[in-house]
Amino acid sequence: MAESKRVLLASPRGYCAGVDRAVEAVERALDKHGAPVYVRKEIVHNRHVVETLSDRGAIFVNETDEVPESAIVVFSAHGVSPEVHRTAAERSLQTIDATCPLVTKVHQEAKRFARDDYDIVLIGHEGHEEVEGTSGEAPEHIQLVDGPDAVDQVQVRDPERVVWLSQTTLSVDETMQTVKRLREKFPLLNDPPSDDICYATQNRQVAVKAMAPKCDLVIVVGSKNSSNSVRLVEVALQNGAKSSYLVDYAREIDPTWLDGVTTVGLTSGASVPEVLVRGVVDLLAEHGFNDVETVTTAEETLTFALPRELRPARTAN
Ligand code: 0CM
Ligand code: SF4
Repeated sequence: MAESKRVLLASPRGYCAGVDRAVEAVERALDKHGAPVYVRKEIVHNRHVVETLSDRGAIFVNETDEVPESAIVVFSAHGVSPEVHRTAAERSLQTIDATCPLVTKVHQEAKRFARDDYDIVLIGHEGHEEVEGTSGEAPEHIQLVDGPDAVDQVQVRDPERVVWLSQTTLSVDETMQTVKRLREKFPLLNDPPSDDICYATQNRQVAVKAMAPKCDLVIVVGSKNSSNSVRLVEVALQNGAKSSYLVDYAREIDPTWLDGVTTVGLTSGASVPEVLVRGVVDLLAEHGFNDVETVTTAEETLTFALPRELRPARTAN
């Protein structure tokens, strides 16, 4: 008898606390002020989220100079540099800052180590909005390192005053390899005060590692510009999955990927609404994958309060 076809559904997957807050910030801003509400960059790196909010009246722009004077602008979950705050103030924009508090934490670390005159090695991906925002806190103290091989180029003023920080949505394993190389070069390298790779990024990678060795195929739902989603495909392949693909929507799944497959792993990035995962579960059921088992490696309960600008005003007693 043929083995039954099954789906292993990773848990945790999908929305993290920072994404939930950022998406709700745009929705609340639209409810409160009416359309249009401007958003600098994609509020989170997900095509479906951006299209849905655009349909409701959000206008996504690349820079604040595209926003009319005095209008409302939301800053994305990935954070902005002080320069962006300055230009927004110059144009009298009403800003709503949806930067994830865990990204703000890395900004605070960068400011503190720069104030103490450390050389800061920021591990992250060139051109990613989060890295641009963090680097902008102390451009004269920060240098970007894109992975283990980029360590050879790092030069510092004093090898006893060097610290590494990182983007929140990297591969934990690759980052540890980069840190190892940095420490070989600078034995007195300082660590960040706490993990910069956030809980959500870490938890989603742990869940994929648990299921990957059992999977012929791992499908990750997420957008191509979503760092944490792309990392999940890499983690699946590095940990025993025979194949792995990133898709925005179920309709992007090529039926030939399922040829000869018995076990499909399914997960989603931190910026991905659950409805898109449901679409994949339904499509897999049409191909005979009716048995769905959840693989749980952590429970997540963290939530963040909405940005200050959207919290109800306190009433005086
Ligand atoms: O940083 P990344 O590209 O993974 O962003 P995302 O919007 O996909 O995920 C949430 C976040 C942050 C910061
Ligand atoms: Fe915040 Fe992490 Fe979510 Fe990014 S992935 S928004 S850092 S909780």
